[in-house]
Amino acid sequence: MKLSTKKLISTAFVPGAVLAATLVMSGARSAGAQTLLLRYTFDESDSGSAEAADSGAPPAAAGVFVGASRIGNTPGGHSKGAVDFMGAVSPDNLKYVHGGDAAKLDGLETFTLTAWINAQDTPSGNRRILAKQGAGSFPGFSWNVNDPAEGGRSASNFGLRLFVGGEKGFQHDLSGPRVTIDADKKWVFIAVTYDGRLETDNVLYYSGSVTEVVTNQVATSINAGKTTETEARFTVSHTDAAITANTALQGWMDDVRVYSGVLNAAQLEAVRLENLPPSAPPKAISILNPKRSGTTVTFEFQSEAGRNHQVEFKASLGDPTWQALTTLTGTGANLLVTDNNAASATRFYRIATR
Ligand SMILES: [Ca+2]
Ligand SMILES: [Ca+2]
Repeated sequence: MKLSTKKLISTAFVPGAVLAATLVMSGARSAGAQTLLLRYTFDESDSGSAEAADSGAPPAAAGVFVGASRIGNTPGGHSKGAVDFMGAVSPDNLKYVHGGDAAKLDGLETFTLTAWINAQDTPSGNRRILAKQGAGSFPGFSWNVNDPAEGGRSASNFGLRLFVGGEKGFQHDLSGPRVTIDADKKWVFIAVTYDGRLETDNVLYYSGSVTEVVTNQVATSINAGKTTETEARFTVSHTDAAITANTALQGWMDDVRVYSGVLNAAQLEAVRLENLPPSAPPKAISILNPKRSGTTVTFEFQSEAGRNHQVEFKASLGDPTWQALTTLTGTGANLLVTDNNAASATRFYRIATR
């Protein structure tokens, strides 16, 4: 998983000429001990039911479409295709995608499930998001829609729930575990993490959207330990634990993932951002009208609306660190910077735009 950030730095020697304008790219963020086991982007096409490639850890478990199809409506309009479970097929419950009995998804002590969902109708009953759970003693895991924290269930107000069949038995968190999702004909990013090494507060629910960062909504408890090996298939919008039940989500889903390990909020935010159009890079900045009077230095620069400009300084380019002077909110107009403590004979300034 990569998280790229960009900042543009303009450096000026005051008083005098602009020395440099440098584009600095910071590098990848490691997911640490987490491993992406399975991922379907559904980007093979914007329609049709060709298999979904699995870009998770090998061996690949391609997603076979059963009754489901693709749609060209995706989070932020960024990726090519999403999976559509609204199609008119009979019987109604046969609308899902499965990856077979992928052994890499069995016996997980810790895991993280993520998905984008877009509800086209009220997600009623025990509709499934992602599952790999068998019947009987319910080995494996199932991530379901559920009642919301408050009020009646609707596409704009529903909850989520996790069921785990593990070495300590079949456990689940309480109905309506205080998660509230509004995916009423809009794309919402959802995630749940499970830590089977712990007994309490070990299930965390997260949500975000096209415009909202990922936040943790609630922690619940499931004391089930490591998931039990099962022959059940990995399923999107279905479960092998109730193979004749109608468990198709009334809507669309995109970029579904299973990780081993527990992703934190920052890592989940990086997952969310991978499905959104990258924001435009900051514009280059020139430092204007530099002046010095005694120990006071002033200069201006053309700011950029919607960005923050952090002004930093050094007495010598050989100094190990830049020191923060002030941070200004961009307006699009020229902004004035005043440094009242420029005591050294020479002082260098730069502006980092984020
Ligand atoms: Ca997609
Ligand atoms: Ca198996």
